[in-house]
Amino acid sequence: MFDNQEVFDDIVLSELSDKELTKQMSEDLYDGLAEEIAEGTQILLDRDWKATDVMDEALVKGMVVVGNDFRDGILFVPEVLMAANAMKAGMALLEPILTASGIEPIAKMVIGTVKGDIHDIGKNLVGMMMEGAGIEVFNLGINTDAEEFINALEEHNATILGMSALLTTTMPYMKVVIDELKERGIRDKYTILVGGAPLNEEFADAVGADAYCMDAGIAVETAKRFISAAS
Ligand code: B1M
Repeated sequence: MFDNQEVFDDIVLSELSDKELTKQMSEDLYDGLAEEIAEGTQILLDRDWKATDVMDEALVKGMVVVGNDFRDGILFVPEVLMAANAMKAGMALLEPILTASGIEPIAKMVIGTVKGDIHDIGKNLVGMMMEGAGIEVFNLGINTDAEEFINALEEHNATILGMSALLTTTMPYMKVVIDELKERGIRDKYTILVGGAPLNEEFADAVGADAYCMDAGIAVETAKRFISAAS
């Protein structure tokens, strides 16, 4: 008897070509299969793939499909959470590589997802890539309010503030944080970078941030640009 599960069980990830494997990983991510995602990630790393390529080609691309189907009502929160967990299983293997710069920190950064928002995958990715570029990162997690951002900036003597928002309803909170810094007369002590899928440059300008960062790579380049301009 033809059994789909049997066919599925027969797939040996290590026997797939790179192209087949990344395609299979996108499907596994969609299905929330954390173990398979971890295995596929490790296989690509063992095949000398760069960690950033594994992230972009195998993980982020799969997550875009999940996002579209979530938007279109094909997937619901539990399935998206499983996909997010699967992505995290892959990222856990990439993290030590992305964060291993082995050099003295060139700057300190506080990063968090703003109040009301619990999306943290992209923000964590940015944090990891910053660490890999030699920036010491204090990751405040999700649902972060202005007081927490400002306290952390002062406590750690950081010069860069990174804020993330994935919801159109939470992105305006970035202005609350920046206005509070202005109110306290300390806005200009910091480089403020913002990011998240619904943002754009216009929005960053409107809330008074220094720059909008479309993705983690651009966030790192932008941070470095501001660091060298200040030194
Ligand atoms: Co949510 N969600 N979600 N969700 N979710 C989105 C964002 C959404 C676009 C899906 C959709 O409808 N297509 C939609 C927002 C619509 C809108 O506001 N316009 C949405 C919604 C509606 C919701 C809920 C309201 C659903 C509900 O409950 N009815 C709810 C909100 C909860 C809340 O926050 N209060 C919700 C919940 C969830 C889950 C918990 C199920 C889960 C989050 C799990 C987690 O993060 N731990 C989830 C997920 C996974 C998503 C999608 C599918 C994927 C987000 C993601 O991780 N992308 C997302 C759809 C999408 O974005 N396509 C969606 C991968 C990640 C690598 O990309 O986060 O964009 P991204 O980060 C990038 C860049 O944006 C940038 O660099 C990163 C790496 O390149 N970047 C920065 C991000 N932050 C930065 C900070 C910087 C710099 C760059 O600082 C310097």
